This record gives sequence, structure tokens and C-alpha cells, in this order.
Amino acid sequence: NNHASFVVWFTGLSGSGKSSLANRLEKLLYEQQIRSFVLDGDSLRKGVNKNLGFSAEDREENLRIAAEVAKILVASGSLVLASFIAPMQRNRDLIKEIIGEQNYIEVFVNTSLEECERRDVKGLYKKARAGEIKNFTGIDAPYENPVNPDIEINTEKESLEEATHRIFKLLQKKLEI
Ligand code: GGZ
Repeated sequence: NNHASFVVWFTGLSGSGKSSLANRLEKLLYEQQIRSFVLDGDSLRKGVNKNLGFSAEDREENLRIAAEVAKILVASGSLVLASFIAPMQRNRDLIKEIIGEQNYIEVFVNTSLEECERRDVKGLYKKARAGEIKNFTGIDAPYENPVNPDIEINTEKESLEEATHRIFKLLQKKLEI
């Protein structure tokens, strides 16, 4: 069976490693002849959601639309790897409600703020600390840890390979592939 309609939702801080995990998982799935599709905040915010910023309201709308897009992709037979901060528990509750819990697993990429800030791959934390970016998650906007993630990844203790394989195994069980 090389076909699966499902959503794997990666939540965590900016720079936590969500996109790296999603991209590595896509490659691993591809090697098993399973096609998947990476949907992320960066790309959605450049097109469909380009009118939205980072206020709590705009994030909620960004995520509602992201979840509806993921739902459409699932209806057309895709396995979607969604990578969005989704900072609030209510955001994740809404996402799960839109997609439907039978089609969904939540991956909490639990990299500490200290580590994300130390890595600062895009220099955004530095800008947020300097006040050049407002409402930055972890600095002057909140991130609530998920209460019931299906799986939690600690990128400070586990390699990208190990973490990706652990998610893959959970997915295999869910999808019976
Ligand atoms: C958080 C921001 C912000 C602010 C720009 N806060 O690490 P990145 O750069 O590539 O990914 C982050 C992305 C977050 O968009 P999401 O759609 O995932 O956010 S949410 O789920 O909260 O709607 C980051 C960049 O956008 N970015 N400004 N103020 N991240």
C-alpha cells in the first residue's frame, strides 16, 4: 500500500526543527514509495495567507486556513506534513476539529527557547530581542506546550534520524502500512 490520506502536524517554536523533521520524513516516506506533501507557514504566508501577520487573531486565521487546506489535501488523497508554530492549545484544538482526529497526529517538537535562540538559524530571535520584530513567539508572544501530543521530539537529546524514524513508526501503526 503506497497511498495514505492523513495529516502529521508539527508544532513548536520558530527554529525548533519542525521543517527539518517534516522534510526528512517526506524523504523517508518517498523511499518507501509513499508520497507526501509538506505544507508550512512560510509558504502559505507568501501566497494564500499573505494578508495575515502575527497577532493572536491573524495566527488563528492563518491556522484555520492551513487546517482547511490540509483537509482538502486529505480529501484528495494526500499525506500532509504540516509545519506551523500553532502556539496556543486552542489553535491546536481547532486544527484537530477541522481535520478530524481520525486523520491526524500531533508532533510536539519540544526544543527549548534557549536552544532555538542559541541556534538562531535565520537571525529572527536577535531581531525580536532588539525589538525589530514584534509579537515573536517565545519572546513577546506566548507558546503553550501541547497537553496531549501524540509524540514528543526532543531535538537536543535525539538525532534527526532517530526522531524521524520514531514518527515514521507511529505513522505506520496508524495507517497500517
Ligand atoms: C513567530 C515569525 C514571526 C513572529 C515571522 N513570530 O522559523 P521561521 O520564521 O521560518 O518560521 C516562523 C514562521 C511562523 O509562521 P507560522 O505560520 O508557523 O506561525 S503561526 O502558527 O503562529 O501562525 C518564522 C516566521 O514565520 N516569523 N515573524 N512574530 N514567527
